[in-house]
Amino acid sequence: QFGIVRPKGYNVSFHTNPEMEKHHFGQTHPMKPWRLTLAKSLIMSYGMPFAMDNYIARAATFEELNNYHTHDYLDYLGTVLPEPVPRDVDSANPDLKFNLGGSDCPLFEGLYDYCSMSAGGSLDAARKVCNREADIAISWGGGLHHAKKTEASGFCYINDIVLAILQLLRCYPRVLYIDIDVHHGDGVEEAFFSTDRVMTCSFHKYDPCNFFPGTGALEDNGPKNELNAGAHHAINVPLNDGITDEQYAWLFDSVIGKIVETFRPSAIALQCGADSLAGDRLGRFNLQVQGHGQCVAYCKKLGLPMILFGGGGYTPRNVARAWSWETAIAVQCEDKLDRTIPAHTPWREHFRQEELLPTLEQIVGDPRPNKNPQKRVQEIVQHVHEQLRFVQH
Ligand code: TV7
Ligand code: CA
Ligand code: ZN
Repeated sequence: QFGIVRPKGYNVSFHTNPEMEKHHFGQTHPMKPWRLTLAKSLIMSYGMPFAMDNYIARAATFEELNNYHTHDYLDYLGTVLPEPVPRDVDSANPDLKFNLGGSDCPLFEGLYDYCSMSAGGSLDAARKVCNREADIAISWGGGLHHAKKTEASGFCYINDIVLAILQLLRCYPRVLYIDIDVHHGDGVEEAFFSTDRVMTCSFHKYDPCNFFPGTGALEDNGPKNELNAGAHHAINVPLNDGITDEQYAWLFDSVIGKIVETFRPSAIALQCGADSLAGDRLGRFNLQVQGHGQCVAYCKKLGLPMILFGGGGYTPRNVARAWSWETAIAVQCEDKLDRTIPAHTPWREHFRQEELLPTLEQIVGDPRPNKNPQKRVQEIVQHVHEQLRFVQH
């Protein structure tokens, strides 16, 4: 791919660890670390590494993880033994220590290494952005937004995003966290609940009783006590099944545009969970690669230092499509890409679909009916704008 060149005066750093991709959550578990291998092979076959600084992420140290997580929790995470057969259902409601060992957060071989490598990639990305060595740093192996200070949750054990934002706060006064994973970014919201130096904004499917994690209502905007600095600094965009590219783009631009105007962030942390795509095994939305990538393109245009994190994404070939497209947006080669998947792509058989030539943007999966009336979408934007009237930086 000779068309791919380095964007002038613009640096993108790319952080991956091939060791991380070898871990398994268990046969039927939806989280498949090898989706990172698939994504990277597609990114490589397009020649994008020529346009970036590529780094093998190191494992984060215990001390680095301890900047957020407790000593107790990390000790246990580092010493607990894997279960011979990971479970599929939480039979007999076992008493879980730190929520580890259930079906969502199983104990598997090399768990601690997997977690420290994911966090290491995101910390490396944050340091590159801090040192101004990168304008955009990419950590597709990170984005594990549900992990709590002393608890695993929803396939996440270590919150690499919180660790990376803590690093950014050493060099930037204000950080905007944006989360386009189909699930609520509860762990990151909780970590920065009481500060006005981080604003969190999650777009997600919201159905408190039937969709994980059940938090992130429109009215949840941080501490209710006005004296708490974090008041009005959590923004939630709760959505219903089947939202389309057009609605999502309008929402994203209206909400993020207003946040940038009032909060005036100095850096952006964008979680790009790909389970918000149509056809996702766990997701409910109807986004296409275009619509998902539009969020990255919008943020890039703001011209602020930025980290892109991975996150959810349970139909591996679609995850690879989205993150390849978004890597292309970061290095500004999206207009030069041949939209058909290159013939020499390793694992290309994964992208094959009946008869058609597989393409980058044509994702697999049937559309879902849109259950988001335009009136509701407008109400959401209005509520967010009202909240932001309280914010002035
Ligand atoms: C960031 N949904 C993480 C998203 C985390 C979602 C959940 C599953 C699931 C787990 C499995 C499995 C599954 C088909 C789907 C209340 C429960 C219901 C487990 C069966 N199949 C991210 C977490 C969410 C595990 N959890 O945001 C092993 O779905 O809804 C729940 C909790 C209890 C546990 N059961 C589900 O995308 C990375 N889990 C098959 C095998
Ligand atoms: Ca989200
Ligand atoms: Zn998710």
